[in-house]
Amino acid sequence: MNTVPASPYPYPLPAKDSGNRVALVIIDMQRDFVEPGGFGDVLGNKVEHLQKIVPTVSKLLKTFRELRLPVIHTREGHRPDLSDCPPAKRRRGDSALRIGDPGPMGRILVLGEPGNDIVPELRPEEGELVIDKPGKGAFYATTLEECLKQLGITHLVFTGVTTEVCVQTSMREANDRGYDCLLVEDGTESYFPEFKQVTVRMIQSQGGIVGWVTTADRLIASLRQTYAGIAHEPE
Ligand code: C5J
Repeated sequence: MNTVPASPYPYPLPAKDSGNRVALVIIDMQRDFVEPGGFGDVLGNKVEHLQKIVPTVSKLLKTFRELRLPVIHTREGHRPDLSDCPPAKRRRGDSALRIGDPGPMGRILVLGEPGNDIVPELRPEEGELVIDKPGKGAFYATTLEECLKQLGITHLVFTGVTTEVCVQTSMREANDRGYDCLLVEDGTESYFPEFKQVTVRMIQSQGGIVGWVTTADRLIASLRQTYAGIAHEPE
């Protein structure tokens, strides 16, 4: 069995010919969260923390593409009429800017607005799944589970932002649905470094209660070893 060196113990990769597949999940690497002048920045968060993972996530994305392994991007956002935004979510906090209000990069967290887009360095390519999600978790009110089943995906590698909010929520949702989940520690970030640290510990505690944790380089080496030469048909 091919594995990725990980904590709390090696993460098993599906064998080439098993019919099971591993996919990269990139959570919410959107301009509004990551770029200076975006919603996150306006709220007083330090976006530099999030920006520093862009090269690592880009390296992982390149590897998955080269090996023709599936890639899933998510975006947190709401319909322009906000019919999928619970009033409680919109009311939350004491910020001057709320979901749906005009912000520095268009209406805050509204689908189709410039700020809702994924940062240019990680822009999805044709054939890659893009899941628009109204919640923090990628499974809530989306077609993600159906899509994963159709594609034979059983193993999910998580990256993106923020570690303790949308990444962790999505990973927990996936874990409860029976997916083997791996978090890439240097491919995820938080505005609050201590929250990331604790989340990474929490995920792998109790024998991997939510999943496994590894680094991008370890994962890339194992993927190359396991899948180099593999020829999945493009979706
Ligand atoms: C937040 C996210 N933090 N993508 N969204 O509201 O984690």
